[in-house]
Amino acid sequence: MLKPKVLEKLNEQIGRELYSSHLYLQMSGWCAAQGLDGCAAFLRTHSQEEMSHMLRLFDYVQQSDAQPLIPALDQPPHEFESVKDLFRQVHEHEKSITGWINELVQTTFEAQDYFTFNFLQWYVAEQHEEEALARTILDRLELIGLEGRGLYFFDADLGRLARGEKPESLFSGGGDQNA
Ligand code: OFO
Repeated sequence: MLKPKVLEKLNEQIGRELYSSHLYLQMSGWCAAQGLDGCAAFLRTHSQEEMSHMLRLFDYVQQSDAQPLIPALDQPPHEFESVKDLFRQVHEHEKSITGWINELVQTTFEAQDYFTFNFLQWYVAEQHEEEALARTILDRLELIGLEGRGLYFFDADLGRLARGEKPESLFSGGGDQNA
């Protein structure tokens, strides 16, 4: 049986993962409108991953004999100054998610709910990967700038990541989209 404080925090996290899914889908729409099809595909895949993160929590709550509650969600932003601005927001968002996951883990520890504490370790590892990937993307963008062929190759590489293929050059040694 989940303690009320733990259940409340799990429901909040369900909302955040769902919001992440909406955010990345909306960002994918912006990229497609700019002709950045690789970025759009990457963000769409990422949106689906966030949906699966939400469902994992949703199912855990159900399996713990409680009813998950999806909170009301804000509308995600749909205008960005540039693709760099967009990926800066992705990185900031992932850092916030890490902070919330850590808070949630702390709550389970204080409540001595070691089942949920253990369940959440997957999210701790996942956030480490996601933050690293978002940082790598941002670093590459800062390196290549926003003009000319650099952006074209960057977009092509994000498309490869979305298809689970190896990026050609920009991401050698970088993160893993499926991590
Ligand atoms: Fe990218 O956040 Fe889910 O966990």
